[in-house]
Amino acid sequence: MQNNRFKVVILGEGRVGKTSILLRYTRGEYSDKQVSTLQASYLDKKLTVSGKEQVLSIWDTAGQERFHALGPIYYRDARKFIDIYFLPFIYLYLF
Ligand SMILES: Nc1nc2c(ncn2[C@@H]2O[C@H](COP(=O)(O)OP(=O)(O)OP(=O)(O)O)[C@@H](O)[C@H]2O)c(=O)[nH]1
Ligand SMILES: [Mg+2]
Repeated sequence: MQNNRFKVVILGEGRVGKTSILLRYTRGEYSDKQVSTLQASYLDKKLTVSGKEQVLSIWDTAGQERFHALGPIYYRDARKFIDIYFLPFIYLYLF
């Protein structure tokens, strides 16, 4: 992998909003009819950090139970993890 390219894998349970966050971040788009991801999808995000161009190669994995076994295939050589879960569970825990 080139040293200006970072692999990012998004993991989390189904329907928690992983794909929506990725599409908002990379393309500025949002749809309330976002369909479930099958297996995984991939998007690049270019960033300029300290005047140098860097590329995030972001893998968006499927959260549904039947795809869980595929996770390690995508995160084996990843440098970052973003684990997204449903926020109301945090409120239940705190209050
Ligand atoms: N109200 C609300 N709905 C959201 C938000 N983010 C996503 N959704 C909706 O929640 C549903 C699931 O969003 P996805 O982005 O497909 O979730 P996912 O985690 O990628 O789901 P899988 O691909 O099945 O793992 C979609 O109908 C989205 O439109 C949010 O911040 N607020
Ligand atoms: Mg998805």
